Amino acid sequence: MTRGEPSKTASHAKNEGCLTLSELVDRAPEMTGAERQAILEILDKISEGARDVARRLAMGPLHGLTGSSGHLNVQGEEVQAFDEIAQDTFSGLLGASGRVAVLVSEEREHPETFPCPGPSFYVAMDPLDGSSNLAVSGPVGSIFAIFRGAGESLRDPAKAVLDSASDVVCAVYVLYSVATLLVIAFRNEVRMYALDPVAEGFAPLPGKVRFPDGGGQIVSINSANYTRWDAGVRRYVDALHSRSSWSGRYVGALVMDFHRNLLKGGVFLYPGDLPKDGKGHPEGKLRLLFEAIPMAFIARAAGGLATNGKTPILDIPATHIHQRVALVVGSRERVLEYCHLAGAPEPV
Ligand code: P6P
Repeated sequence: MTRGEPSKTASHAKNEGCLTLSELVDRAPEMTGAERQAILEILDKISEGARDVARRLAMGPLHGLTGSSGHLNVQGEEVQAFDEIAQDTFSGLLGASGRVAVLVSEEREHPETFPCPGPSFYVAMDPLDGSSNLAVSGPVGSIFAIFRGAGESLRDPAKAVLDSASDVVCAVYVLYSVATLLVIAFRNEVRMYALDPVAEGFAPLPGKVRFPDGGGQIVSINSANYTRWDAGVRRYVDALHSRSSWSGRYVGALVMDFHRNLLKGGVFLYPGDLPKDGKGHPEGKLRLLFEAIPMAFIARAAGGLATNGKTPILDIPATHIHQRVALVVGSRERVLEYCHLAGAPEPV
């Protein structure tokens, strides 16, 4: 994997508006030269891991790898075989980079620490988001938040990550779908790269990625939870059903739902749901570090908003590495519309 250079099919990389990884990192704000080099090396490793995971996903059905691994993760959720494959792939690459001092993962109870001689960062990842979709060859994703390491001694790596969670430098997701896409956000912009399976590298796609004007009309929410939502959420959903100007799209993989809503305009919601039959997450199902913060950072960089219904996601104090939150994330217009109808404070 060459360092951020476009693949051999780089014809479109010469078009107006394409940035290699190096060019994107060079124009990211608020970083020293040494930090830029470190971030670029981390992004190279994420790209390499995404390429490897994509290749293995394509062979999953032939290798009998679309099902469960037979054990539960720290979240008490059934681990898919590919959760472990993705975990090991990204942990191995990021750990060997010499640029990641601490790695926390949805799939591991405790942080992993690695020796880093120079500028280093902390990474929080969901190595394979939505992996239950694999049984039906549905879309899945990988999600990363990269925090500026405070450089203090790592006597308590979990605390080091929690203390840095408000200092997101970069957020990334990989979408494994009809194409494999790499979406990278710094504070000032979001850029997209597509895997060229022949050249085995990611090539830049032209232009910045932003929510469309008007904010779109797509709403992504699991309506099966309707009876378990609070009155504000039900009021919002009821109001939607009294109009025809919206459409529902929900595939059970945050990365896919978020990505579609980013390009076409819309909002994704996973509110807290009251327990029923022993199930439910009153505080919300999704994880703050591994899902909500990276997606909120990307949404903000693309002109959108993200809240848990009370507080902007990026302002929520991180108190536990597996902390869960409610999540409403999408275009500014659709998130504000939710807040107005549900009686929630605006996350602005
Ligand atoms: P439900 C996948 O397990 C995930 O964490 C997100 O990717 C997805 O948006 C959500 O959970 C789906 O949850 O309860 O609707 O199946």
